Amino acid sequence: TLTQHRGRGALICFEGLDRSGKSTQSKRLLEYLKQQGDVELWRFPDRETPTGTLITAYLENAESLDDRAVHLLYSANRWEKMQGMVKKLESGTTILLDRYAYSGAAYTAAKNIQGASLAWCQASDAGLPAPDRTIYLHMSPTAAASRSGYGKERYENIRFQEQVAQQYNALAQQEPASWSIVDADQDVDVLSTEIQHLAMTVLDDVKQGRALRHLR
Ligand code: NYM
Ligand code: MG
Repeated sequence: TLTQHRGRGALICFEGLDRSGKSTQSKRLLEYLKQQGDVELWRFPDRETPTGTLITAYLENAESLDDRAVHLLYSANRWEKMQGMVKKLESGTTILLDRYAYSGAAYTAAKNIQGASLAWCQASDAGLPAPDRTIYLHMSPTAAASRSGYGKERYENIRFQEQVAQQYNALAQQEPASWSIVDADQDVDVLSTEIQHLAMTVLDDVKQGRALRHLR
């Protein structure tokens, strides 16, 4: 039978250092994709949930937590949204992610904690929906720092961001086919256009029947 079936939505993730422009670019892509169909922008950490409240207190230095404990909180913060995410995707809505599991792995691995290798850091997110594409906003830590400066949150310093960049690099090399590395230190409109083109190729792949995968 020829039943009209609306395919699943695409899962597109933005990653990059603090101040690399993820929020700006993900919002711009959201507006652009609204012309094509149903699309939502989700951001991690989701600061509204119970784990999100704890994470915010930690980031603002109001709370000190063990590094592994906070790592698992970030991961739990994603897991608590997982069923809703899968349902949305299955119903045909595209989801844009402003940070996701790759931030979790990169930021904790950047701490160089004995015993918390990159593989250890990735383990707690295994099984979550895998992005169809991860758009990495590449920018040097010095260039990012010179953009209207960092806030007062934990991690927002050049030294640490250099370590984060190294970990992102290792993650990109694990999945070269699903990572697109774009130059985030260029004109914001030019970059938006580049990202729009990229996103359209992803939406096409998904329309052709590309299956939703899971993080390993
Ligand atoms: N961060 C974010 C982590 O350390 N682990 C994670 O799993 C995620 C999703 O939170 N400096 C860090 C990176 C950021 C901080 O995010 C807050 P944002 O996008 O700057 O509000
Ligand atoms: Mg930040």
